[in-house]
Amino acid sequence: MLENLTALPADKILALMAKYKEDPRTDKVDLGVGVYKDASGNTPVMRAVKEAERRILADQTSKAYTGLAGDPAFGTAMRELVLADSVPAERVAAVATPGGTGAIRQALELIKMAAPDATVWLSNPTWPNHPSIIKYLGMKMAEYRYFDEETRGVDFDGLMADLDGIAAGDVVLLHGCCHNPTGANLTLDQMDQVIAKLQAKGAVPLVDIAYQGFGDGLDADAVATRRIASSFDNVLIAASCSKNFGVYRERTGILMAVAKDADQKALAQQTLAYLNRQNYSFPPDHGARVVTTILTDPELRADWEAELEETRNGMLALRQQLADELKRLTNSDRFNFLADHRGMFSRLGTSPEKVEQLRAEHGIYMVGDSRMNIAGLNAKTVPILAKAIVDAGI
Ligand code: PLP
Ligand code: TYF
Repeated sequence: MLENLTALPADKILALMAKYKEDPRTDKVDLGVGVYKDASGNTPVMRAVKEAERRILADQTSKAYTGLAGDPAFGTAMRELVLADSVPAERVAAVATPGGTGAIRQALELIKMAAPDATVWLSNPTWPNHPSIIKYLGMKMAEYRYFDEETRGVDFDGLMADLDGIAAGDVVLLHGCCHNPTGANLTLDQMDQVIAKLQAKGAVPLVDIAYQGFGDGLDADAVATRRIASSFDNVLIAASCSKNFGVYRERTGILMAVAKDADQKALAQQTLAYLNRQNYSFPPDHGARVVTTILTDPELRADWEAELEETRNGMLALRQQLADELKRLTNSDRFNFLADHRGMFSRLGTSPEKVEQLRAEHGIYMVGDSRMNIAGLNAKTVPILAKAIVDAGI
């Protein structure tokens, strides 16, 4: 049987991670995989997470199964964190999932059940697992322009023109904030125009929000998602806790389905539970319980928010430092986009050859599409990167 298997394409980001590990150079710089790192290159367990885990260890009296949708308290806490009061709870079905990836997978399976002929529209570029899972599920897929190679901002005219091609019932995947891989984001005014376009076309939004709190702040980063949620009868929202709680390996995420009314919510809730059962029965609980403990305890929540703010501001400072350093070296404003981008990533906007040159000559690892993880920098490596960029003639 196994002889029938054929080699599959590797995940480029994870392959780069392996290549970095093998590199013996001591001054190498890892701007690859999207994992937050502090100035010493560590990915810390957040203080509030440690404390929540301590409490769970001390107080948990059972590890019996939760429910197919996970612990309902997690659903409530996450709905409030992501959606606030933008839609009434009576309209929101929710299931815990293994990470944001699990939420995306379940969202796509739900779409496949409810609208098998729908085309799922993705930004070009987007997170590589989006097209990969869609292809795997045998669903129809289309792209809308997103990135302006010249300005390194959003190609809004291209985006709006491409969205003219949407058919009624199609699904449009939007990044809730902190676009991966570009770092370029729609303004709220532009998002309003996208919402109006999707409404006019009768499309259904699928929001992927994996970096809430990494851009402009916890609430600011959720504003677009909340606007979308309150503007349609049906919206799917896949949220990840991996980054903002730093619980990557615990596999913690949620899929929310905004329904037209309470009856439709009940149907969606039942279907989401069914999908969890087909794939893995009960979703993982530990990370979800940690997140719920933090979000529902005022003291832990305040500490988590404070640490997340430090993280966010640290990345903003690195962005500014890199933009300033490049301004100084090039005597131009052409790298200002680095300070305008938000989240963990920025697409530098250069060729795979230049990316390879940076790796070979300077030990600087970024993804082949020139995506840099800003958190992989620190105050000392910023000038090294800036000089390497200029030396490479980027
Ligand atoms: N969506 C985007 C855009 C991401 O960058 C990530 C990154 O990890 C995810 C979803 C899902 O993450 P996870 O499955 O680790 O929660
Ligand atoms: O884009 C990233 O780097 C993160 C982490 O298959 C990641 O989202 C990368 C690849 C992958 C899963 C997660």
